[in-house]
Amino acid sequence: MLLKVKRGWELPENAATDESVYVNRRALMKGLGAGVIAAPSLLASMKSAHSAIEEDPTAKLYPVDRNEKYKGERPLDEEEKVLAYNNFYEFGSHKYISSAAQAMPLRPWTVTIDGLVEEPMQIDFDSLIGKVQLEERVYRHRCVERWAMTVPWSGFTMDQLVKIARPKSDAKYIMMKTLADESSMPGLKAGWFPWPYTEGVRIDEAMNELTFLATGLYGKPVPKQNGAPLRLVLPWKYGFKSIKSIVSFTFTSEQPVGFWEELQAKEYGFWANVNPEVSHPRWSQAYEELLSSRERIKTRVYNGYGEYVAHMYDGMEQQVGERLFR
Ligand SMILES: Nc1nc2c(c(=O)[nH]1)N[C@H]1C(S)=C(S)[C@@H](COP(=O)(O)O)O[C@H]1N2
Ligand SMILES: [Mo]
Repeated sequence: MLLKVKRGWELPENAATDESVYVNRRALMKGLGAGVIAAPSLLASMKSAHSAIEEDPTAKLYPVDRNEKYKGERPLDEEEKVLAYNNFYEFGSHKYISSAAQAMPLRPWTVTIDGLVEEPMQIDFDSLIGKVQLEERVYRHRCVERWAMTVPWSGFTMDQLVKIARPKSDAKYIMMKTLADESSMPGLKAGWFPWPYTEGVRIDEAMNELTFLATGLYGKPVPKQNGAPLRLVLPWKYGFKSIKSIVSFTFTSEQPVGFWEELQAKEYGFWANVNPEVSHPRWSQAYEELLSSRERIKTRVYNGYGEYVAHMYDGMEQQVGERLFR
């Protein structure tokens, strides 16, 4: 038992950074690039991902108009790579979970909004999506493990959800949870992880114009492996903050503790703003590698989104020290 606990601490987001995994991904990409059928099961899973998309009742909503204000500044990543290289520990602690994720049931999908709100509610995802304004935005994504991508998300700004929720004045944070479905998520058997996956934002972060709840990707509903049907996107923070397959939003007065923070607070803090100058305890964050081109480029503070978000953290450096950015 002790051994398992120890192993759990070693695995998260860090084993995944090991060169072995990187090498595997390279081998896979090379195979795909050369048109070699390197991973038949993977190709099969991508086909089933597409048939799942066809049955989705929201599929007719896409594509939605792109908001040209938010440009990725980099070439878009290739869709098949974004759909085949994922982080979703509920389906396994490696990157090739797209096939396993197809087992996740998406309907009915009930979203709970509770805690410090005027009226707690449960709302069906298909009716929630009818209450918001959808648009497409191209955002950069930077994983704490140093891989990065640029993708077109469809979805809505999180301030629209906050307005639907009607928070009370003492609500300061929002805690979100991912579905925890034991019958479709083999990762939940790894009992040393603090399931369900949880993440949180401060309310001003939720209201920031960049903060996006994605319902679509590449002009179609979000594939299961990327966090269907509803997934947070915080482009200035490390990827682990962008919680997938959300089932609840709880408004609280206290700062929530996220899944990775609970496992290893020193490595995965609450704020997790991208910062090339603050190393992860076990690796530098100065550079990142683009998923499709494999180009190695310099990481920018706030992942280059400082003009939108830096003001939210004014004065906080003193308060929380360097961990602000971890
Ligand atoms: N529920 C849940 N959400 C999650 C994760 C996870 O394991 N479970 N991984 C996070 C991490 S570390 C990253 S980098 C992104 C990856 O998103 P993608 O697979 O769509 O690229 O999802 C984030 N959201
Ligand atoms: Mo990540």
